[in-house]
Amino acid sequence: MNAKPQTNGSAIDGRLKIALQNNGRLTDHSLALLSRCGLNFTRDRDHLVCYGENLPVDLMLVRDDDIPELVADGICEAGIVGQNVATEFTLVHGETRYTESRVLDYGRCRLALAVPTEDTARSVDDLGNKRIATTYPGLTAHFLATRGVTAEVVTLKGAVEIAPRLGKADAICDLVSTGRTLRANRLRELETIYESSAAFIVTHRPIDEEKRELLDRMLRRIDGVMQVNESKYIMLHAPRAQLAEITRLLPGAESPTVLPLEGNADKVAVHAVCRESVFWETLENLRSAGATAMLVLPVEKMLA
Ligand code: PRT
Ligand code: ZN
Repeated sequence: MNAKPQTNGSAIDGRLKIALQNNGRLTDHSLALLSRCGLNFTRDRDHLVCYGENLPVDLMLVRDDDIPELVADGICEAGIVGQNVATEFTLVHGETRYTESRVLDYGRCRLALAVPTEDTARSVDDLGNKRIATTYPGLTAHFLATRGVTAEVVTLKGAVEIAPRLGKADAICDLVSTGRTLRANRLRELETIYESSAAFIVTHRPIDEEKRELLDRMLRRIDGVMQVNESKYIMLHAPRAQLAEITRLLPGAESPTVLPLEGNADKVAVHAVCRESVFWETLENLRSAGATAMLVLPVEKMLA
């Protein structure tokens, strides 16, 4: 645990504090998310605090491993951290002291068991009495217990992927996204034990009313940003006879707007907000159903 950021000084008191990773995979995404939520801040990575300029919100930039504790203790009311880090903290401490209020759409990865390529193990059931190196002893032990496998969990601070080569372990349990690191270290993925994304966590400690209102406002804006990320505005022309089929094919669209087309009684214009990704296949299916003049536009803002 690194030194906690100092919270002295009236500039911070009374302001909502959100803990973010200082310099890592989640940093840019998290700053971009809060900025899309309308928060302007002085962005200075060398300092521990980013001051919100237009809202009483400050961002505490820390190591990701410190975020669960800062939020659990109420030093920061909220934080953005990988679910892997948040759940590990909960398992190691044996109690939940924050709520995972939102699962975000970035920082996706999986915690997976892996063995050297030449190993014959086919599943976790083949790892009985073996040594498993990991930086996530809580999640690893929890998974082994749910599967009824007894193995030795070797806790390392990093460089887990080289542990088998160094003779420190027979298997590893580490984060994977593309699988490139495993392949480069001649390791083979055995089983995913946990799927993770970044999450917005909120303390169980009491939060005063003004800050709670601000927090709820941030959460509603986060919902808006995430909906917009997935949403597209579609415009197309459809033969009247095919309207029902074309509406059915629009992904996640609620009652589209149907408009007459000047001088063409057989066709209508259809406008719809699709709340799911619109793939090329979707457009091709729409065209097969008779749609023409299809236009897909990004959505800038959305508020329920
Ligand atoms: O310094 P600090 O402690 O803050 O950062 P950190 O080094 O602990 O974390 P960082 O920045 O690497 O990751 C932050 C969070 O991003 C993690 O807690 C996860 O929630 C998430 N995340 C998403 C990942 C990955 N993808 C990921 N691929 N975290 C780590 N990795 C590493 C993994 O450990 C392995 O070494 O990338 C390698 C595997 O990647 P592939 O693509 O080769 O499979
Ligand atoms: Zn870390």
